[in-house]
Amino acid sequence: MPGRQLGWIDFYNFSLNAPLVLDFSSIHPFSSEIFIMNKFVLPFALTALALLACGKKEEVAAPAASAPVAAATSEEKVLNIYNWPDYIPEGMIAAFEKETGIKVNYDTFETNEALNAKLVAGNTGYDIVVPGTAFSPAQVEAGFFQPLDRAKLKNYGNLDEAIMQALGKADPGNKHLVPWAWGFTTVGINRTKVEKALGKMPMPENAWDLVFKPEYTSKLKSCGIAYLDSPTEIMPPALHYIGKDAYSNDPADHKAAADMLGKVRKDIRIFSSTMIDDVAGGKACAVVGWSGDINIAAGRAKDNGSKDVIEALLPSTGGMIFFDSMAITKDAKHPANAHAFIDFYLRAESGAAVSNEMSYPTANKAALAQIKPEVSGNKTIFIDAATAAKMVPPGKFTNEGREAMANAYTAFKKGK
Ligand code: N2P
Repeated sequence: MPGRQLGWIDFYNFSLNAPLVLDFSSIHPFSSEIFIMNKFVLPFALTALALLACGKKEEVAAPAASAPVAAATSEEKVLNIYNWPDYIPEGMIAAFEKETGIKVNYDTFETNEALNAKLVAGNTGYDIVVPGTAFSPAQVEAGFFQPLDRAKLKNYGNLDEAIMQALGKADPGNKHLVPWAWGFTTVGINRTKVEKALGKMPMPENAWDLVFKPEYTSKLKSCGIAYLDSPTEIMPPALHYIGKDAYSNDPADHKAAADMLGKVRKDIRIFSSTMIDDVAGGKACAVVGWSGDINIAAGRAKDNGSKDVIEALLPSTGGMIFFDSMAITKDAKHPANAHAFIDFYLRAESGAAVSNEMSYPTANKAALAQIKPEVSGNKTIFIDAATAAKMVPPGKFTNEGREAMANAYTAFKKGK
């Protein structure tokens, strides 16, 4: 939908001169936080409003210092969490268990589709789930989540107000969703291997060519191409690549995207949503993956003594922004414990740990001052203003659109 894309850019341009930006500078003139606020997060956050911006402004409390987790209730001391793999700092669950005496059962899912199937079936057994924006608006609307009790979330004010306003489009009034982290789906490469495989052929202007254009994939198949394994991860960038709305619900558009994908199908070696080790270990040299996971792979390769350069690229036509949020299921057995965990997660140090250790930007504004300079300065984690302007904002699918898209994806994957 051209209107949305235009809105994103217009809003961004507007935000560059917005008094709000200047206000932040004058409030925190000497803080390192302002560097991040002005240069990376704030422009992005304001930009994000454009997409999701048709909703009305919601009040979010001013940031407060981190508060201790509220005293638990008579609820049994158990909490069941369902989250993405490789998405939580080491030791965070243990620290929460130690402080509260609540035993956490932590399971993982690999795709939004898998989580959604569980939510649709009901009785998930999970108290907290972490859906992404491709599904969360529809899940909120379907009544899968219970409203948050803000009185139990003393650290709620640590959240970035601009991001919360943007998320308000997915979750009117911010009643159900609390941001876990955000990032973007993009092209990741092992530059060392890719340059070797391409030989004399120069790197393309648009990084998406590396994974969607036969001239490139036919060469890169020798060092391994991997795609995330999900319709809602692959079809939006494919739609965007062929010039359609990334969040189109039109089956004809899905068919066109699947036709394009069909031309490179034979060159794709791996379909996986847990590709960090494949990238770090040299099994895949060009991927459609998540920004943070590609950065984690880069760090892991280094730790393993590899000299290969692994990078998350910033395609000239933009990556696909996503927000993942915590929500408490409607039939959660441990809602008080769930609130206690969410409040623990909302502490500034928790948000900082997610960015520092998992390479995903946090929506926790109070955390920004604790983020390591090499993380805040990495433009593939905290994207800069120019990149933010190019990114494809999250969109909504209808159920019918999602189904048509899933069919197109399955046909492509089967090679039909
Ligand atoms: C998994 C990160 C999930 C990001 N490591 C996409 N929702």
